[in-house]
Amino acid sequence: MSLHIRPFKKLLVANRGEIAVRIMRGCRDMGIETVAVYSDADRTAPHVRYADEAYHIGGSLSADSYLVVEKLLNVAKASGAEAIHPGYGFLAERADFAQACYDANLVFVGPPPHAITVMGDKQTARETAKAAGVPIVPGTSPGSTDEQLIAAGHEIGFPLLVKASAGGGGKGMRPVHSADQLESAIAGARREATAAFGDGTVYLEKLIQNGRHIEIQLLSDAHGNSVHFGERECSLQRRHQKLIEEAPSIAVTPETRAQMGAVSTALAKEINYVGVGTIEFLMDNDGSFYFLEMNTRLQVEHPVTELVYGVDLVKEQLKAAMGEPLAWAQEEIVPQGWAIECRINAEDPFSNYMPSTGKLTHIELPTGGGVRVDTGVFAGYEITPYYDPMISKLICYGATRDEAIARTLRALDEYQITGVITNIPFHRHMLHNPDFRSGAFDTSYVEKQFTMDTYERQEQVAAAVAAVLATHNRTGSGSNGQQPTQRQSGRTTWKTFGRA
Ligand code: MV4
Repeated sequence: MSLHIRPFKKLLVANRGEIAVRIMRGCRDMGIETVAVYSDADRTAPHVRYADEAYHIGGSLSADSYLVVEKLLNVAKASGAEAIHPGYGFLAERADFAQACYDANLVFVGPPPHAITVMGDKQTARETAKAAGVPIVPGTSPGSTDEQLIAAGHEIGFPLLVKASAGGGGKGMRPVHSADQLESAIAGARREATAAFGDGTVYLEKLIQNGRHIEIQLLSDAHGNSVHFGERECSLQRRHQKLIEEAPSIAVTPETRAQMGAVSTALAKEINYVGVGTIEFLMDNDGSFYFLEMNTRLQVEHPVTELVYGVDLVKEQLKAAMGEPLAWAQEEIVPQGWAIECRINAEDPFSNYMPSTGKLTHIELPTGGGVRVDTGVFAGYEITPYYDPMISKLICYGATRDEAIARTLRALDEYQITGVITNIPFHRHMLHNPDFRSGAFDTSYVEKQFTMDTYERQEQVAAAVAAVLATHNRTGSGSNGQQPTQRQSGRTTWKTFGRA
C-alpha cells in the first residue's frame, strides 16, 4: 500500500453543487471534517453553507476557480485538509491533478494517476480492456497508419465509426456508412481531434446500431480486491447528456450481469484500480455487450445503485482511499427492488431543450417514502450560464419497476418550481410512454423516436378520464360533492364544490 492511501480526518471537496453536498454528507456520517471552495457566483451556494469551513477561490468562470489546481492545493494547506475529493467533472479525471495531490502529500480520493491515464486514452483503454478479457467492438490496432486504417476498415465492413483516442463521452466521433466516405471521415475526425484535444490520433470500430448504454459500478480497495454493484441503464440521453437512469436494467439478465461484472472486476484488478469506477458497455439486442470506456470517478447517477444495493458509495470510496479492505465478497452483493433517477434540468423540452436561466424564485421539493432528492439549489438561487443546468436529481425506489415509476410520477407532481423552465414535463411524458414502460428504447430513442408533441393530448385524455370519474363519484353513493379542477402539472386535484 502506498503512502497515498491512509486515514484522514479532514477533506477538501474540490467541487460544487449537489455532488459537493452529497460528498460532505458522507463525510459527516463518518465524522470527517469538510472544507468547501467557492467561486464568486457560488458565495451563497448550499455546498458553502453545508461545509465546516469554506474558502473563496476566484471568479465565476470555472477556469478561474474550480479548475485551478494551485488554488485548491493552497486551500488544502491553509485549512489543514489531509485529502481531496474531486467529485465529477472539473478535475475528477485529470491524472496530473491526482499526481499533484500526491506530490503535496494529500490523499486523492480516486484511483492512482496511472489508472486515470490508461483509461483517459480511449485506444489504450480498449487494448487494456481486451487484454483483461473484456469484449471489445471489432476495430483497428493502435499505431495504424492511414493506409492500414483504410485497409482494416474495408475488412471490418460498414457501417464504421471513427473515434478520437483523446475523445470520450461522444466527442470526436464520425459514422462512416460506405467505403467512399472513409478517407475523408478519417481526415475530418483527425482535424477535429487535433483542434479539440491537441491529439489527432484516431481509430476505427464497427458501428453498433440500436445499442443500449449499460454501465457496471465497480468498487476496489487498495489491496487488490474488486467487486461490482451491478448495472445502470443509461440509454435515455440526448446529445450525450443522460436524462433518466435506472437500476437494474430491464434488458439485463442475472447471467449477463454476472458476466459483465466479472470482466469489469478483472479490468479493475489489471490496472490496480482503487475506489469507485464505472465501465460503460454498449449492449446489442441479443444481449452481447462491448466495452466502450471507463469512467474513473464517482458518477452523477450513482444513487440508483445505492438504493438498489443498500450501499453508500461515497463512504465506500472514502474508506477505500483510507486503505480499508472491502467489506464484501461478491456473492454477498445482491440487488433488491428498482430505482429510477430523473435529472431535473433548467431547460425547455418544448423548445429543443433550450437552457433556461434566471432566479429560482420558489422551490418545493418532493419527499416521502421511497423518494430521494439530491440538490444544490434553494429558493432565490440564480441559475447562471457558468455551470451545468441540473437543478436537482430525483431518485425514487420501489419493490418493482412499476412501483418505482409510480413513485417517480407522484414525486414529479410534488415539485413546485417557479422562475425557470424545467424539463419535468419531459420526465412525466417519458414515464407514461408505452415504449419506456416496456423497455423498448436504446441510446437513440430520445433524439429519434420521442416527441413532446403528444404531451398535451395525453394530458387531455387524463383530464377527460378524471372528469368522467368525478361525475360518477358525484352521482354514486358516497358522493362527497367534489369536482376536479386542472392544475398546471396536468394532474387532477380535488376542490370543494358548493358549500364547504
Ligand atoms: C459507439 C457507438 C456505436 N458503435 N461505438 C458514445 C460515447 C462514447 N462513450 C462512445 N459512444 C458510442 N460508441 C461503436 N462502435 C455508439 C456510441 C454512442 C453512445 C454510447 C452510449 C450512450 C449514448 C450514445 C449516443 C450516441 C452514440
